[in-house]
Amino acid sequence: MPDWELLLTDARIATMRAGAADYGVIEDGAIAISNGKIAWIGPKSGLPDNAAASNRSLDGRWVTPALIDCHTHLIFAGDRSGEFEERLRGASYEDITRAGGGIMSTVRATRDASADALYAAALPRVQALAAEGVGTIEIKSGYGLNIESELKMLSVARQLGEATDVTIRTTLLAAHTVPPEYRHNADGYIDLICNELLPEVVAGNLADAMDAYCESIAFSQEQVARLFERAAALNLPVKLHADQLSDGGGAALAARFDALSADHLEYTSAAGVNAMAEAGAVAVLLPGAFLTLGETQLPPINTLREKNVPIAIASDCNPGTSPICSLRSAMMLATRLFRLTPEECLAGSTRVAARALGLDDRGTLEAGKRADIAIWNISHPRELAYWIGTPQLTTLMLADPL
Ligand code: DI6
Ligand code: FE
Repeated sequence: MPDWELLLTDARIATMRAGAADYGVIEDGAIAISNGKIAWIGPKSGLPDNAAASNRSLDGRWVTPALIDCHTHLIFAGDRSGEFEERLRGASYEDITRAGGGIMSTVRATRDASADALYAAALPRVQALAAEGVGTIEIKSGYGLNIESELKMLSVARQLGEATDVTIRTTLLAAHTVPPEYRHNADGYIDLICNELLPEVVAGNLADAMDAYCESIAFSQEQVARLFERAAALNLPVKLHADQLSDGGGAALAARFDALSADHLEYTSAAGVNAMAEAGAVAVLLPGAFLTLGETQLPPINTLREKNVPIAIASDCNPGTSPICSLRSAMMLATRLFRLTPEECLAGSTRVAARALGLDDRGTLEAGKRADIAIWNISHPRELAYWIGTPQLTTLMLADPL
């Protein structure tokens, strides 16, 4: 006879199972939990008669997988609201970056900040995401751009993971922009990452993946390829900020290196989408950056759909291009700006987001998956991509971190 720790009953469950229609709904469902995993899930009528467990009725509430924010830059110091005003007056993101502002202004503030100060600034951002149902968050470095400060950012990210129930996945984004020390020697900076930083990060288990920014204002395809070769040699998965401001062939480059995901993709060509489809890479769409930059070029949504490239949605929380510390808001923006359906948005912030992080133990509610569960006060799961800033989370239940 099954001996479960907890049995949730009277639940309306959006399982988000792959291939299931209509959110994979189970009406009048039950979920049994043991050892932090889903031991049984299905309609209550299918429960074994002799099941023993402490039973908690959810009174007909909706249940979904805990949300997953698979692309954030939420560790940073300072803010860039002044640049936001400049952009409102007509300056472009590239103009500001070339004039020494943009990412570099956050880099200066982040280098100057202590690890404790960065931690204190980032913790409320993690808590804000958790308060809207997010149980797994990816955090990138990329505002240090030297060995000491990149290591500092990644250590703070690991600390956030230890201090909260939220799973934090860390990504080394040292190749975010060329630091001033290497202004005329971007290749030298790539060498520094390949030969010194990356081995130290891997030895200290500080990153779960590596990312880079492939763009005319950042790094070339050849430079990113060098980084990716080194990451592959060290068994570190890769992902890429690709084709955000221009078509730099980023999507195809990511695909060539079997990247987990290619992110942004506003300017990605059909050939880039084809390459992603063949490689099985996830497209991570970031409507917050699209909105904040006043972008008008839409990512190739229909081509992604036609080629069955899985689409994830993330907040891209950062002080420059997406001052939005809310995955729920990003989901709503993705419906309006990108015309994704609410179901695509929920899949994109659960099942597909898990895949973008290389995590196969979460993102759906199925037997064997982690018991990372969000319980909502809503009348239908489509509401999760409808309201902005509306508190609808009843409980976020998270399994103990691994
Ligand atoms: N693209 C983005 O949208 C963020 N990074 C990137 O490569 C912006 C980061 C910033 O402007 O601070
Ligand atoms: Fe980003």
